[in-house]
Amino acid sequence: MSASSSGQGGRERAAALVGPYGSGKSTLFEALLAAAGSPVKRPGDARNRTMSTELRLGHCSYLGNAWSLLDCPGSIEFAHEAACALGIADIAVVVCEPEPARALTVAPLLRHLAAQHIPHILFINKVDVLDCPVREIIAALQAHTDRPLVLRQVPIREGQGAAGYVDVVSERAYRYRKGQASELMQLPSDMQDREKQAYDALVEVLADHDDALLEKILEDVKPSTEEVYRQLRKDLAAGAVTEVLLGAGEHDHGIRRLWKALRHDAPEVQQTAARRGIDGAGESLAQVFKTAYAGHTGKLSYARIWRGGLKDGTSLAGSRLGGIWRMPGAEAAKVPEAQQGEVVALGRLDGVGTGATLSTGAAVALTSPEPPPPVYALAIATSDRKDDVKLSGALQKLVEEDPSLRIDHDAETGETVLRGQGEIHLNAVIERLARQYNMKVTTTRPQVPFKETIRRAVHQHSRLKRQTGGHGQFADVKIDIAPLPRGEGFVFHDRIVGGAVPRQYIPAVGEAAEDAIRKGPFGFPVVDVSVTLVDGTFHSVDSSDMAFKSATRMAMTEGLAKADPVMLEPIDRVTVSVPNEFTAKAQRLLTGRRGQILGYAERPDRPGWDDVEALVPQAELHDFIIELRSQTLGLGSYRHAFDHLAEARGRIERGAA
Ligand SMILES: Nc1nc2c(ncn2[C@@H]2O[C@H](COP(=O)(O)OP(=O)(O)OP(=O)(O)O)[C@@H](O)[C@H]2O)c(=O)[nH]1
Ligand SMILES: [Mg+2]
Repeated sequence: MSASSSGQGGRERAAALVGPYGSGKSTLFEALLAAAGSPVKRPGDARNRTMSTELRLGHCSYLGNAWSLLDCPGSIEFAHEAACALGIADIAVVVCEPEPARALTVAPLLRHLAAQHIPHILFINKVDVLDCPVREIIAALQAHTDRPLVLRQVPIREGQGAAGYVDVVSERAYRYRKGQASELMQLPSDMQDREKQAYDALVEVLADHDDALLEKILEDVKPSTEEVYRQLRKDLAAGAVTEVLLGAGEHDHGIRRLWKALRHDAPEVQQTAARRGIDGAGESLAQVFKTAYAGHTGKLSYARIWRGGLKDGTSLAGSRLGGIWRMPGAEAAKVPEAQQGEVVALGRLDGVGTGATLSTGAAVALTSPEPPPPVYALAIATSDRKDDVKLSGALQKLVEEDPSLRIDHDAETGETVLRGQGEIHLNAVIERLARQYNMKVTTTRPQVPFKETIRRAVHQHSRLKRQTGGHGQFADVKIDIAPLPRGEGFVFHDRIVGGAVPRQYIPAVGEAAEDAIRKGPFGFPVVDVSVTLVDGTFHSVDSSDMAFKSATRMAMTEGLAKADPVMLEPIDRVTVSVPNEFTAKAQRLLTGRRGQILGYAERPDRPGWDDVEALVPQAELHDFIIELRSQTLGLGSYRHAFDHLAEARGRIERGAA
């Protein structure tokens, strides 16, 4: 048995609190820290709680073991932040709602944890309002994971919710007490059967992975509690079972029980490092999982130390370490050095991004989660042009902090476009701009890059003749403007024979024609046209490049207007991913947005999920993710890529508005 699980000492371990939004992670984080004697501020009133938009870090010690706790945001819009934190955690606590109907919202997380081999415990929270048998919740959750779920506690019901619990392995009953450890009580006689059932179920699962245990069951010999605990720990680390605990963070119920499970079952940093493919021996090694710019400290790189230790001032990845901070309470404190296992904030590591590995020796490449593609965009602008440089500096830092955010400068529309994971995500970014950088920006729906084309060939004759003062200006052009097949762009030909337009002026005609298609009769770029200079006349003194350009511009403006112009709108190929119970709904949403459904199929990598493919006008996609999520318990997502331009026969007004 390792040092920490037998009691004192051991390296610091890291536990990440994850789960769907609003399941009570932040409340639980505060309750865990308070029970460990390192309280952070808790909102006086539960209703004052706001959605977490950022990872929160806390350090504490429980019964002699050092811990880092990571309170991850639950919203899908901040999922990348949570994924990065999970990448450095020894164990995850999946905080769930006590409702079978919400089990589906935990499914993507369970899949991620299994795929990444991250040991985890499920914590069914809010048992103060539990109003169905726990086995129904377990059954609903079990549908989303291959690992057997084993219940460690059976609730003792009194009126609404749970008043206490029976610990399944020790077979002891406890009564919850607010803000205190639960109190031992007599096992209620009507609970004995239920307890035995849970015990048998647990041992049966464990026996699947241990022959000695299996033999005992077959011979009807009761294994010792020590034996059961040992097997549980082993199976959890191996990913063979997932234990399920109960509690209510808001009322400090089940907090110490959870602490004990963490203390007993969470792997040591050495084991986690090995799981991540890191050699046990070698130079100091750390991995960055979050980057933040804080006012007075400058850039901070939050990192877990996988191997060795770090001293302030050490040279890492070519930069000198400019400070090590820890979070012993609500405030950050500077420390001279940090040890293996610890989660620290490292100062001033220029050029080091989230996911980077830092080593005092040879660099080691470790995997880090890929940021999800953006699904929502807003165009932003400063109210004062002279703030533009400041804005781009601030945005650069925000993107460095948050790889799931992107900034695009659209050359065609001239807009600065923020792209991210949803409305709440981008609003959080804009709020940060105001709070941290004192930058007020206005936001608008990004313009759709509409185009135009023509449907009819025309011949156009234009003549420029001007007599002003000295010598005048003269040019005469005859051009053919004709539609080209979609995607051909712009071509210019010249068919001048016999020097009707001298050679030297012809490039000017081509340039002016190309210039003119930047803005067609409807004000958008014109695509898929050919312009042919067929004839013209010139004047030996008054003709010039300038004159031929002016004449061509006139010819193009008049010609394009007569050539049956039409607007073209960009159509994207969209792939929507949803649990298959929402497939029909997703299809309706797409057709409601002028989408043309191409088909759907089950995702090979996600049993129970479908991909629906469709062609959808870009103009309809702006707030698509908001509606999709609201109709799919927040689970639906989509990818999109430009596919083609299509004629927009008067139906785009809604989108173009
Ligand atoms: N009844 C009950 N409500 C709780 C409990 N714990 C948290 N809540 C409530 O659940 C809501 C969300 O709590 P948070 O702790 O902010 O949840 P969270 O999981 O951190 O939310 P996000 O970080 O935004 O995903 C709040 O209204 C809490 O008061 C609990 O034990 N029992
Ligand atoms: Mg939270």
